[in-house]
Amino acid sequence: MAILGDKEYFKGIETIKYEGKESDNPLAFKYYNPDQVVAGKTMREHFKFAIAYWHTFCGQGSDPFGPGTQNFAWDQSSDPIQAAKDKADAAFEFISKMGFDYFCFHDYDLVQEGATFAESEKRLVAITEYIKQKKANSGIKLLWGTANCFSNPRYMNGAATNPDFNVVARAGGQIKLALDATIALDGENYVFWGGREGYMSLLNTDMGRELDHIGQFLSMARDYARAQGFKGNFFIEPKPMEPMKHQYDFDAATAIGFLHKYGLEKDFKMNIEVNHATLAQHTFQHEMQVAANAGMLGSLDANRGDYQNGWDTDQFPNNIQETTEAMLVFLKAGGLQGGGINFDAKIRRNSTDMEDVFYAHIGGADTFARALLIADKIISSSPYEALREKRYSSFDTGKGKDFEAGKLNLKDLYEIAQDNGELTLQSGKQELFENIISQYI
Ligand code: XLS
Ligand code: NI
Ligand code: NI
Repeated sequence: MAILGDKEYFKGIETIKYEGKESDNPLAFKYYNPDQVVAGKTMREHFKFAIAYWHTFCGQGSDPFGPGTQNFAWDQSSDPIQAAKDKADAAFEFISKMGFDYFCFHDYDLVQEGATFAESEKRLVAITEYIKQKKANSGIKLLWGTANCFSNPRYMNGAATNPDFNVVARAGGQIKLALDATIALDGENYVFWGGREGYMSLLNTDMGRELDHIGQFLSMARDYARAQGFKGNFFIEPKPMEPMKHQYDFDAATAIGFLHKYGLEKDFKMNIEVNHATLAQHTFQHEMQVAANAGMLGSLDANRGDYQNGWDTDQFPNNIQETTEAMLVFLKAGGLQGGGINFDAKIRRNSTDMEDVFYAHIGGADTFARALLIADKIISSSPYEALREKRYSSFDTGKGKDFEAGKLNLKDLYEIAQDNGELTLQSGKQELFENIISQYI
């Protein structure tokens, strides 16, 4: 195969195919059929599935109690550029074997950060050139790029919100290079996840000043990218906490308010991550709906949390109920604006066989595909939509319609209330709605 380097990393595994739900082949899709049309688009177009470079090709499974358990065949060279090229070969082999079209990266997922800023720049430029070739040969595309401004100790007090201007400037320099790499690779979007943008203690933090700084900073990043001809979307990826006690992009509602305050609402949308939603005490579908209401449902980071754990466990999606409810929001919103579905998920530390990462992505894609099929049926052939509309039917005619049109004032409401007398209760019918979802699953 032309897209492979001289080594084959995932030996014995062929391109994953759709075989349907009767198939017993663990290395086949049961529901994700890329060319199947659902609600007017192919599954491939709906989802734009992407591989997260960091979890799949960098993360070796370490946790706070022990080192990594994965021994990556592409991570053997002591020359950082060679190691980065080997990793890119493995990544492109994997993505093409999965039959996916996209990947996402942080700058220093692509290549190890150098000892100096200048050395890091040199490395990034070199690996970008190499990946450009791999992209051209394979047709695989970049869904989004981003910068890791949270791992290096220099960012321990934040990047764009750091109280030290020189750290802010360093983050700016790094993000310029990450934008350059994203643009060079025809990235369709660019993500900001504010991992250390927040605080550990409000006692030593001037929150208002830090927020002004990051507002300023994001405007500068946008202006720079636009001046370089970048036409894609910028996404904010909300997360309430972890690593910081409190993060400024707490949830979609908070991030959307922030974007409006700093005049960024035309260029930025949301990248909603399942496990971040649950950490904010919301459901995934709630966060998607908040973004959709603002016209900002840009992209999704697919994973799932653990209901018994309070951190970002980043497990692969397998929750049909949750994903079906999310796909209802997705279809009603007309899909994603510019983004796709990035598997920001990792296999467990004790999943150490080469094929485990294939099972993980197959399961994730099948979960979304199956949920999409169910949600489409619920919308097109169950009483779900009609029932929901009926709850609001008093706004479709008469005074209710006048209210929506802004034709009434508070005194009008007072008079209507007087005329109406006591009201009859209108059931919310939650159990019936829940039963419809279960029936179609
Ligand atoms: C961490 C985030 C991160 C972003 C990209 O929790 O999910 O992986 O997606 O920086
Ligand atoms: Ni994420
Ligand atoms: Ni996350």
